[in-house]
Amino acid sequence: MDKSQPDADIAAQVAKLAAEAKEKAAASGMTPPDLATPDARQAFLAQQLQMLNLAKNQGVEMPKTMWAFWDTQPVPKMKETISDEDLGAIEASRDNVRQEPYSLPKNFEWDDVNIRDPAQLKELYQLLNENYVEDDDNMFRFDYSPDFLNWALSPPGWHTDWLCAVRASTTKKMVGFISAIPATIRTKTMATEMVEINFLCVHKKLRSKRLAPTLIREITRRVNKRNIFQACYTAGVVIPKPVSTARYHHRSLNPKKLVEIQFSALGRNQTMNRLIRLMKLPGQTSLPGLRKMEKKDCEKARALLGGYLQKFDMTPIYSEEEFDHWFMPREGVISSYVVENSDGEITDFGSFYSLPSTVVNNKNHSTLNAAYCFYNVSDRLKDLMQDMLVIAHNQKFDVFNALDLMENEQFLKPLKFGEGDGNLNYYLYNWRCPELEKKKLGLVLL
Ligand code: MYA
Repeated sequence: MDKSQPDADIAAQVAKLAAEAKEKAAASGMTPPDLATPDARQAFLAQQLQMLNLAKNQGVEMPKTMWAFWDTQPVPKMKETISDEDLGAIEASRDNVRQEPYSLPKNFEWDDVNIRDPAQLKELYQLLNENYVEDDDNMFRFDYSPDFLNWALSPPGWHTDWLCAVRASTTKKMVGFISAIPATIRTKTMATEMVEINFLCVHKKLRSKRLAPTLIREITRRVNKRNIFQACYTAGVVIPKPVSTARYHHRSLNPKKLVEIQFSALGRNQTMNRLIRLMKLPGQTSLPGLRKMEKKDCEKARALLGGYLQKFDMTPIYSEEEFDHWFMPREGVISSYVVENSDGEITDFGSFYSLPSTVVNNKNHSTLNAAYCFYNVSDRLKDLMQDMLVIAHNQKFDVFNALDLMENEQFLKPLKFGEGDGNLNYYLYNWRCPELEKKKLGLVLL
């Protein structure tokens, strides 16, 4: 969705004031939190307030410069520049990991989620379905299905105590959650055993009470207890410090519904009929030999993907078992396709996952069925992706989403994807890695 640009003059004025404040602090040899005299502190605060008021009055969003929680964590500082030689841990691994769980506010308690127990899976599904990520305009909310959560949270080596919930002590209602799953991630030249952190969620009624930092500290402790000290995660919010930033692009498969739910809008001089014609796809796929991936293909497909990912600077490394887990087709969850040539070689590989969103407050539609581009390998990427669109369309998805990372630029425009308005930031915990161009990102998190 279009967002109007802030007034360039005001933005420049605010930036100037911010630069002046920084300069003053630097000239006095102090960083803002160390301002020693009451006068210096008052002057600095007055200036900050002036900037904030000016910004607020003009609807300009000020970049945040201090993070009460994140400034205490082993992550790079926002202004830090990192070079290839710095690649590595920020803080050494410890063997004196805290034994006791972090304290929760009164009337709340920790619990592990056994994702294999249908009742617990349902509780987690409900928490996320009602409280997880929404778009900026609160029109759509992710609706990860129970089968999807089961898949996403139990890859080889998963642990119930890495699926960490907060419950209300009296009612036992689940009100908070965070997950870690094991992953081997290569950044540039180094492969590291890490965790992927995902599904951080606090019930809407408990927001802004600093529960999120407690969830993050507790999952860190639980992961550290198993001797892992690095993590990767993605988020829409900007915190210290993104390794890279990608953006979602959207390919309409069902343009009429997308307009009806205001996911997209008709352009100037565009009619619904013209839009439908523009987005029309062939009924059948075009690559000869394209078919659903089967168990017998996994070894070859894994080798194909592993070889391809070497082009990028931040990628997963999958064991055989992990590849099977992440890519063997599961109805309504993950779809994977291969092209096998006449010599029995796997030449192309394509995959997407199913992540619907709840359409908030729409009389006619309750769900947006979205397919998300996962990992693809092909010497004819545009043709393969056109076939993925055809398959997704035939499976009644409304939209196909893809990030502009890896080599996706090759097909986004030609296949009529439109740029979305949300950024997805990539982060590493306790790991210094030089900033990466998005086309060097070879990692897709769910
Ligand atoms: S990204 C998806 C995040 N979830 C949602 O957006 C769902 C809807 N929102 C919510 O449920 C809440 O708003 C959440 C915050 C829970 C997000 N990542 O408790 P608070 C910082 C990291 O008062 P609440 C995903 O799942 C914020 O800057 N930090 O706030 C990946 C502030 O810190 P600071 C975040 O709104 C998660 C503090 O929290 C995020 O009630 C990766 C405020 O806390 C965010 N998405 O709750 C987590 N949002 O003062 C990091 C806010 O410093 C993992 N904050 O500005 C790190 C690695 C850990 C493992 C390490 C192992 C070695």
